[in-house]
Amino acid sequence: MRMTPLFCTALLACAARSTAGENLIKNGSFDEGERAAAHWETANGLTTFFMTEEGRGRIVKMDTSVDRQQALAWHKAFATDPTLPPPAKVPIAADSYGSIGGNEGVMLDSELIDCVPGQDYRLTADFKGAGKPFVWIKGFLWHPTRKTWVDGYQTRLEPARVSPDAWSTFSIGFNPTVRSPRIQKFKVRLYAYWPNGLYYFDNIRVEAIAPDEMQRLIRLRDGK
Ligand SMILES: [Ca+2]
Repeated sequence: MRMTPLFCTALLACAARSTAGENLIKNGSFDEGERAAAHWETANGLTTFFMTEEGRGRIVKMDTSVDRQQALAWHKAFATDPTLPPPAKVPIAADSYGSIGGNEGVMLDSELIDCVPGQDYRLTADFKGAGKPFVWIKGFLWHPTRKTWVDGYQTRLEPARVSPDAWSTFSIGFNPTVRSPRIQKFKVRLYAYWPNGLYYFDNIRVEAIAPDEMQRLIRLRDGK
């Protein structure tokens, strides 16, 4: 078919509507930043890692098969001095409930971004791993007397099924201010827990979406 200029313009307009909008999460690909992914919490080298994979650049890896006491102690030490070299993993049984995965789980957070009142959003993530992860949206409101951000909203992307070695892409729609109108900021929290094993994340996106796309995502989430 010979494409007329008018047809091309119409095609582009449709493509623009159905493809991704601006990613509101800074550096959702993790590729920016020299030694660590800019605009994300720093990986600690024991339970959270930045690594590269061919064709994807930098990705996040989580290991939940770390002894719980070791993981908690390292979390505290790393928070105090992030230049400390990560410890070698203390061996544990593969199915041990004494792991960090069997208890608190492992997490890595994005920066906070502004929440627009009434706005529908789409969260998208690429994932592969030992089990189902949660990709949380955590919403915050300003506490005027405590002068700090406090939790006020959460929802999560929870893939129906995952593969340990093949990447899949998952999305949900969300709107923090529908039930929590005072929410002013939110962030993404990558989270892995059980079973003990390796979990991988890439291409975290949050986009503003139109109400019809929100309705489509709600139907998908409800399995309709
Ligand atoms: Ca990447």
